[in-house]
Amino acid sequence: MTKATDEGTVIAVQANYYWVRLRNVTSQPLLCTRRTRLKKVGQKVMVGDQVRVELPPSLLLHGRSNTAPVPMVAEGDLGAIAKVYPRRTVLERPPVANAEQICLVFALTDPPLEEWQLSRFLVQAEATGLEISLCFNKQDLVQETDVKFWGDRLAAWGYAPIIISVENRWGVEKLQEKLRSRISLMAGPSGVGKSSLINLLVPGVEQQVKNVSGKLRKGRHTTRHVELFDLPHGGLLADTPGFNQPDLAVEPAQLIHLFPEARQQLTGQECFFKDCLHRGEPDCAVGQDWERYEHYLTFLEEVLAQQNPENSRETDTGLKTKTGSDGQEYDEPKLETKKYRRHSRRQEHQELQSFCEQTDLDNLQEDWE
Ligand SMILES: Nc1nc2c(ncn2[C@@H]2O[C@H](COP(=O)(O)OP(=O)(O)OP(=O)(O)O)[C@@H](O)[C@H]2O)c(=O)[nH]1
Ligand SMILES: [Zn+2]
Repeated sequence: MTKATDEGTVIAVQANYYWVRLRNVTSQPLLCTRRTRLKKVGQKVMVGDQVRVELPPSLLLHGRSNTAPVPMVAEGDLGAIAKVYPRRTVLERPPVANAEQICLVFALTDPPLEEWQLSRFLVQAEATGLEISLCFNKQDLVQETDVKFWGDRLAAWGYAPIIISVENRWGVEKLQEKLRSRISLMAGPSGVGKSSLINLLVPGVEQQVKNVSGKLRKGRHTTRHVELFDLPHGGLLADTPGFNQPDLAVEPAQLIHLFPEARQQLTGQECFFKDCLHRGEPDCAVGQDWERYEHYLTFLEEVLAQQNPENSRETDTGLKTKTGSDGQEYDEPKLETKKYRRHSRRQEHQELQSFCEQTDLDNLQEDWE
């Protein structure tokens, strides 16, 4: 007998249960298991997955017509995920499928906007390959000249930040437009206003959290996990735990492509050396007079050191300490072109390294193994 089904999106995963937002039958999330057949073939289910769900009988009684009341999900109703549709994108940390965009939130002040931290977040977000929407919050606390300063600066880096004030509800429509009809992840350092922004963007967010996690969390340890929230104008938004210093989980040769302003220099041009790392090698296509060049060199040193720990600060003599314009001391690589070789080849997965604490993953482990 063929079962009645609906399509939907997985909005939360916990252990072997999945909350699915159905497309047609009801607007309430439905708790689901995964068909044994999927388990047997090792088909995992992630937040963000598009799935086909076999419906519980209680949701079928009403049939589906324009006049019938929309069925309500009752306590104990359980659907079964029978099919997972191919994923368009996959992030590993946090584990989310089909996300299209990262919304990076920073504050113009309080905490102060720090260029190295901002640059690091941008680079790590670029590494996912997803579209980036950059948001500068707390416009109400700064002067117009500060806004212009950062706007111009970021334009040179290849970004057009959306300026907002959650406090005054200023500028938020532009962001809402960007978030419409797709899955986005929100990330950014602590204290910039991410929770405040989610409360503004997702009316009733607390109710959504309760609907989804209330029952499952009872009696369990309540580690945070990824959860997609419904946006009122369509689209889903995931919050990621606050963190301040994302790792740069990228290949050294890939790093330059994570700077839009350098990427632009490389379009239609190639460096003389195939393995050029753009540190002054002969006939390098990447110039040195761009603002974030020193960020690039410093991040490059970091990713090289991750690959070859023997080249780290303590033992490596190929570094000279320099003081930046911000007074901050950092190590700059000496320009030795052939010194570094790639030793390990890590998987080039799309991922937001550190956008999720380890505990979040542990929570999902049961299903991920
Ligand atoms: N003046 C002003 N304050 C804001 C604005 N948005 C948020 N805040 C305040 O900034 C502080 C931090 O906001 P949160 O929303 O908790 O920041 P968060 O990014 O979620 O921080 P974590 O939970 O640590 O990741 C709170 O006191 C907010 O009231 C804004 O637009 N203007
Ligand atoms: Zn080069």
